Amino acid sequence: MDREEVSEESKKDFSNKVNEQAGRKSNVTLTSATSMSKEQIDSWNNDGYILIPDFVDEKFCDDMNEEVLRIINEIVPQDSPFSHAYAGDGHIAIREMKPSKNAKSIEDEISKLFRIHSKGIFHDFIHKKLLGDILEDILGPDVDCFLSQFIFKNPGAWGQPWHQDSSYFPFDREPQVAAWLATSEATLENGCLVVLPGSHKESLHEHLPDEREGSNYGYTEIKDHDFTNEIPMTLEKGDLLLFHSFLMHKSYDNESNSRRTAMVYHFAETDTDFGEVDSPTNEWISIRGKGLNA
Ligand SMILES: O=C(O)CCC(=O)C(=O)O
Repeated sequence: MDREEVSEESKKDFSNKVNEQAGRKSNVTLTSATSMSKEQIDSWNNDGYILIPDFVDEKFCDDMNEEVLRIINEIVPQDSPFSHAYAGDGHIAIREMKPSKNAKSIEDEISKLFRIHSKGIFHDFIHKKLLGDILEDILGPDVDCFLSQFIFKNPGAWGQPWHQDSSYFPFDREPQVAAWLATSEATLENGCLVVLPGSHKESLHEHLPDEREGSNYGYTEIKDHDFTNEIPMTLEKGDLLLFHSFLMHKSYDNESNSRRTAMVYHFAETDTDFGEVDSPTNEWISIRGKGLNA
């Protein structure tokens, strides 16, 4: 099996691309909402995120996790030559650059599964009424889901460094909203998400290549900021975190013996212009408003 490192050159090329967005600002403040409580509006405006405990039950999470494993085993051929990415049935699976030595099956080596929100249980989730109502409050009446990724975070997997999601989205408007569903519990030990409250009010910062040797392709890092006030988001299975695409966040390494899993979606206003070439991991699906009849 051939496991080449991603070259320094290609890491720099990637961060240069990301930094074409540097300096952009997103300063929209919610003044009213029909489906969000006063507490949720304040949390969104002041901190840049909303936590909804028990958004789905354990069974829903188990079903999602099982379906992801089924897809991985379908699209990643056993005994095939090593590859960093696999595509099949509209999905894209990405392998860990440095998987654990204890990996026994292909899913122990996978980092992320992209483009799954058009089907089955992943599609059911984006049509949940409460989710759509809150997204309408934040983004307006016309809302699309454009990106989905199931994150494995297997034992030993590294966390993602400090970043702002909008640095990856070269769009003509902002914000976008991330929905991070814990499909396992997320703890300090197994690699929970960590946020910097209020950082969504800042412009996009410079993102430098992740310098750890063997870090996953596409990881970039904000270095010009003080993160002393970080808050780890330890979540129970089924909890949902919604956050602003300018919010600085990272995740811890998984130092436990079990997999930490999360299903992550990104939402934007319908008719958002993505520039000349859209990312191959994106797929724009209307969940509310005029796009549904388009
Ligand atoms: O879930 C993680 O470990 C990191 C996720 C993250 O930072 C992201 O999706 O932007």
